[in-house]
Amino acid sequence: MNSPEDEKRINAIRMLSIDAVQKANSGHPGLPLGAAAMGYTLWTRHLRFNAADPRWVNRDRFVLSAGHGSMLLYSLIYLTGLGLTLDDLKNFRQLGSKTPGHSEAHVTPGVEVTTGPLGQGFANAVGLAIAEAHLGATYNRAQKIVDHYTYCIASDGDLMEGVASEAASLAGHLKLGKLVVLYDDNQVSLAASTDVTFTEDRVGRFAAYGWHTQTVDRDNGNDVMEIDAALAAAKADPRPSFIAVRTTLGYGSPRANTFAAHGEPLGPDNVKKTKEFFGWPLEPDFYVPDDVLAWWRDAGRPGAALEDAWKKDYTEWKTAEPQLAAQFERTQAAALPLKLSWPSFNKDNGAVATRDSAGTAMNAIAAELPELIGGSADLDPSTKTYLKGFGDFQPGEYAGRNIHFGVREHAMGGIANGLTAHGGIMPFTATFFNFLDYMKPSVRLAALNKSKVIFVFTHDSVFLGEDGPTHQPIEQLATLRATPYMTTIRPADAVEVVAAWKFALEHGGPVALVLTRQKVPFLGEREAPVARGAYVLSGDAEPDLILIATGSEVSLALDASIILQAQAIKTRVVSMPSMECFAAQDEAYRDSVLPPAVRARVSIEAASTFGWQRWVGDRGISIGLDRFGASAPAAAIAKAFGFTAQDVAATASRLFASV
Ligand SMILES: Cc1ncc(C[n+]2csc(CCOP(=O)(O)OP(=O)(O)O)c2C)c(N)n1
Repeated sequence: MNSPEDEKRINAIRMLSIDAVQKANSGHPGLPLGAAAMGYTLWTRHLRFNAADPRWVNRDRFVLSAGHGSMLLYSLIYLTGLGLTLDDLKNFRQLGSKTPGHSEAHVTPGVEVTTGPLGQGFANAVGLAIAEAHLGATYNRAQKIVDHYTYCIASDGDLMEGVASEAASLAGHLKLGKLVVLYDDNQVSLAASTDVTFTEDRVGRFAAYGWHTQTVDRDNGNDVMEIDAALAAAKADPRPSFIAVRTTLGYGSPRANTFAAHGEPLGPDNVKKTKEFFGWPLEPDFYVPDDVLAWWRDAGRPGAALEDAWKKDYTEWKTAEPQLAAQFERTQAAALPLKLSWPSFNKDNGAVATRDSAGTAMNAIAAELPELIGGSADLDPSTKTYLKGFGDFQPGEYAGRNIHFGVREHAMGGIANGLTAHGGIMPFTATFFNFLDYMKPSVRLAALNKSKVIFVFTHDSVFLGEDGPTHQPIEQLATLRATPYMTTIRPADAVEVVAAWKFALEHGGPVALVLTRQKVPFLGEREAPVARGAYVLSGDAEPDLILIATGSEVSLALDASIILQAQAIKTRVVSMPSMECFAAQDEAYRDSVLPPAVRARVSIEAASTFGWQRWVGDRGISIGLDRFGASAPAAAIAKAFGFTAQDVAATASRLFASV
């Protein structure tokens, strides 16, 4: 039985949540009503944070994976004084408010990661826990500078999504003992009871992943003592912990335990009945008794003493380890080192696949950039992204910088978002470009949140050859280019690769590096202004025809231009490694690269032509692939699909003659 004081404090969460949903006339009251007691117990008895300094480096991290229950989180942030006001709650779901429908980290103080697409938050939490383990192993000495827990509340929907299974499997293998997941086991989802969808033994599933598991089921998951004891046991166990809390969706409302409680306002009548059930005053809305609010604000305060004690340790540590501390402070501030030893390439290197030159580039700077950690989805011999000499991130070897994500692209994306959200880490991921589709939801959230993640994608076109159309990307470039805030770079040779990596390090958001499997020629020593998106690579100062190409097709364009010049067509070749960067340039620069009055423009890219019309204009032509590829050697594919210099030149000169 909870004390009357506990009950009032829990009810403050519930009442704020249902009032906000009702005022917005939209939202999800069911989860906050059912999960308020676990939110209360976790935030007031376990979570270490300082309300006066929400960004304290060594705070515990909290993830509400079920982002639709955002009012639970907003109520907790308001009550503890972490950063929201009552007016913010009253503006729930309104334009420009700090309280969007699903929690967005870049909008709301106190929100660690952006959640809403189910399962993502779970993977983010695994990423946060990996970050903690890695930074702890790297920086802790006599003093523990990074030493905190990561907590997550996950719902049925979260656990139904495959991404959570992938992440949970990896977390179990990695023995991430400071990760604690509270499962809001209410057995009701959006459209039905889980009887019709989700009947496996969830606790058994997590036990099989190697997690420590517990079940909490007294009083509809509302028993503070029981939750408290489970959290204490979870923290004491060296494995990641899963606590199934048997709750009631919409607890205390007339819609309790029905899917109607999940995602629509209760309605004024039901709000009234719910307040009566909890013995809460019916008026005014958003009411929290002064003594209850004062208690909550104090609950958010012990963190100040925790942070003070940490600062004392930090000062001692900094004195003992000045170099390490300088590195820690630089990486926490997301500043780059003053010097990075980029490799240089010249014609003696011959033809090099861009996956290889990229692997060389990232390895060349790895020692100077300790914050760069990541890995591939079981593909690093192919993606060339292994950081040689920097160890594997494995149980008990958390200082390793190579994370073996296994064949789990989706979790890899979600984990990378968690790694970057932690701070102090610049994560990279790697897989075949075609498998972007397996991680797209996480890539999209990186973009939405402007999270700094470097996504390496290799095997970037049909020219990967014999593996065939199941592996050959077609629409992936268009997909990434259509994603706001995403920067996609497809470099043409080793020089552009180095410039692309530089851009990725300096850029404040996610970058996709799209790289070849096959060798590409060296296109000459030069300054390649990749950050400008496109530039004149060769050809006439006053051209009549412009060939615009990306990646492996740039050398093809150069070859075709020689044929065209021989036909007395004044031809320019433009390399366009990044459409997004080029679109961001001023008009004068864009016009200098692509003079508007030029007679004809042709784009060449072995991928969907979608999106190219902007650059070739109404009179232009796009040579691309608006079909799936084929299983064959690369040379045969080039011939069959018209990607030879002769074919390109013929198409271009036909166009030239017709305009
Ligand atoms: C990837 C994804 N698919 C679908 C949805 C839409 N959706 C939101 S909540 C939900 C299921 C709700 O069930 P549960 O996770 O148990 O949450 P509860 O009903 O307990 O609030 C669905 C399907 C979503 N947010 N994300």
